[in-house]
Amino acid sequence: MKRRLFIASTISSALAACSPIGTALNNNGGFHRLLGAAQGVNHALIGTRGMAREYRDADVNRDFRVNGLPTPSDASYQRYVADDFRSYRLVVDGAVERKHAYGLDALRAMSQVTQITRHDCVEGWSAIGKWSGVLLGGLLDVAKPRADARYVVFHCMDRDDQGTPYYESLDLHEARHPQTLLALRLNDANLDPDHGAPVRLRVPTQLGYKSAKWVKRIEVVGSYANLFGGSGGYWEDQGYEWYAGI
Ligand SMILES: Nc1nc2c(c(=O)[nH]1)N[C@H]1C(S)=C(S)[C@@H](COP(=O)(O)O)O[C@H]1N2
Ligand SMILES: [Mo]
Repeated sequence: MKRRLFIASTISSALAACSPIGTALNNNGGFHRLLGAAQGVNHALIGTRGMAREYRDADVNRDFRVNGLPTPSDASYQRYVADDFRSYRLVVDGAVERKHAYGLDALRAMSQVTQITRHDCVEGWSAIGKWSGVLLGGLLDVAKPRADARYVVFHCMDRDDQGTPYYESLDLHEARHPQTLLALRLNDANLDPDHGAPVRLRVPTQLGYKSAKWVKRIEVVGSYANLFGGSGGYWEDQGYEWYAGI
């Protein structure tokens, strides 16, 4: 428990994170209780398959906060927005037997899962949203990861002001968690651009930075050491923990 509290406060004070609220964590009792909840901590430390709590419709925050890098504004993203993402393809490739590119129609035709879960940002704010989409595990079943596969990397369409793209990764176990979704909808509407349209990851068992927005490519790999900064994610490359279980 001490370790996770330490990690969380180190992160929140050392980095400007996704917005400039350095002390928000200290002011947020709910988040402290969350970190201190013995069960959650055990899951984080021993890595068992914990389930994130699911909420009721009445608990949903209708105006879900927007956070992180700016929404992509380049020509290719503008084209997607202009044609309602009809030309968008989600590529699944890497160490898999069957590579595939999914249009939105194909993703919408797959069986949809809905969950009402809480998003917890390291800055200390939380929001409950109703998310719908496809289970990432289902796409992986179709792709059939090869024997050397260990991680799933999510490549995103946004970049920071240095031109560095956002990306994230999960191990295959977390990727196949029954609550790990590729979300297409938030609060009964298609995802809007600011929340990651057309497809974002939702990992309610881990901190918010794992839930990559604007996903364009899912790459299955044996190791992420040679990708970008080598630590498995945009924020991980700047010091965040790769495993962000809550
Ligand atoms: N592609 C991308 N995904 C991202 C981020 C980002 O900057 N770029 N920020 C992360 C962080 S820190 C948070 S808290 C959530 C914010 O999601 P929201 O804007 O839907 O609230 O997205 C996560 N996923
Ligand atoms: Mo965040």
